[in-house]
Amino acid sequence: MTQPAANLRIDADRLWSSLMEMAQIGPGVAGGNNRQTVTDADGEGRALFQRWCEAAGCTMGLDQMGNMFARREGTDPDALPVYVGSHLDTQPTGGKYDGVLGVLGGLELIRTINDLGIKTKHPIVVTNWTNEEGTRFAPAMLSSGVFAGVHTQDWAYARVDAEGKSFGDELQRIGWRGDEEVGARKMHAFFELHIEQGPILEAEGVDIGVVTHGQGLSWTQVTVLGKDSHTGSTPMPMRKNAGLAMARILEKVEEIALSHAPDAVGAAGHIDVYPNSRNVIPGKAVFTVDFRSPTLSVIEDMEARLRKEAQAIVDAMGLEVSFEKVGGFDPVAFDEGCVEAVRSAAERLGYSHRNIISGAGHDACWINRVAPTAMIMCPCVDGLSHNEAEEITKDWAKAGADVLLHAVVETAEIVE
Ligand code: HGY
Ligand code: MN
Ligand code: MN
Repeated sequence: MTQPAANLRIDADRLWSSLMEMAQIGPGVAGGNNRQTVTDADGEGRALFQRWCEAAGCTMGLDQMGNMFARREGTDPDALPVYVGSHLDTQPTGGKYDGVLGVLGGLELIRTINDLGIKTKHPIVVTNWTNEEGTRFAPAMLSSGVFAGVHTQDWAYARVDAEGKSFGDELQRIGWRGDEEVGARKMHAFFELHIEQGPILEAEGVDIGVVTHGQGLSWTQVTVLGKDSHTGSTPMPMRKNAGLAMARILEKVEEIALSHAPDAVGAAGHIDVYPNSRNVIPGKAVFTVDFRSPTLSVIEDMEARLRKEAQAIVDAMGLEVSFEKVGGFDPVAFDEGCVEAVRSAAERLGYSHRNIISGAGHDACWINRVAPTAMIMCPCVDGLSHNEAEEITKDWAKAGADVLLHAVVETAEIVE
């Protein structure tokens, strides 16, 4: 296939200004974003993205999970499109680039080949996947999971947030539930540009992460039941303190993850105690343990030990515990052909690069089940993400989007 010339580059200022304009929607309180999935802010961000895509000559498709597909025609309308994209939803205290760089990097790719009048055989489709973060409605990568046949649509619609609102109702309410059947679209390939969300690339002074694998993820929701009682008048030996049991279990989570150092990680980011009153011993604690590793057997070992250790802790305290698997996926190996397209693009463009395993989960991890898929990573400052202080440089954004442009255009086959 014809390779794009090395001087084919995106317009970094245009990409950066689009990133900054999108960041104005659903602002956080500390310079980042709070544009959670299927909120009004999510709807606003979608509308802006749609306006930009239509201004770039794309036609917008929308499926029943709210996944957005901005299509630029190829010379062969029957050729399967090359998809590119990520997610516009953010964490409650999210950054401006997590997911957004991948969606707007795809849009910048379209704008660039429009400017240069480049034609490709395969159509190119820029995608915004609904609810990648899985914060408001677990699990993460919900809609790409339905698209890849991992979850049913009914199950996804029935997911509820902390206020008891369902995903399906909220998607309908913001007016972004489309008619297209989810997963009916077939792909020639899928590429996702994403910030690393870890420290490796910046620490090594490397421009591009060629993502060969994604580590697996396990989310176990743990519910500990004790007994609400007065923090003042209840003698210590009589207490059934679910909060204390949770603390002991979380100590074990740390131990279990460290026992598989250096690759495994573990923590609980979602923690609720009830009734959460200053002078009541918590009678209930609900928390989600997030274990990850590139090795499936390690994940399975950590899950099993969590259940065993937690049971022993609550038995010794006379409390009860229950477990629910609320999310997870096995470690993924991305498509070697697509990975090579990323690597050779970085080479051709003169960007330093290294193979890397993704520490975070991404929509690409599910799409990898239904299409040849690869990811491109750029560094982020101090490896920080899922924090409003998340930051990248314009040069890093440019390098990532240049590599995305070359990998996608080459795969979509330039027509002379
Ligand atoms: O959880 C993840 O890894 C992703 O950021 N949703
Ligand atoms: Mn992300
Ligand atoms: Mn994220």
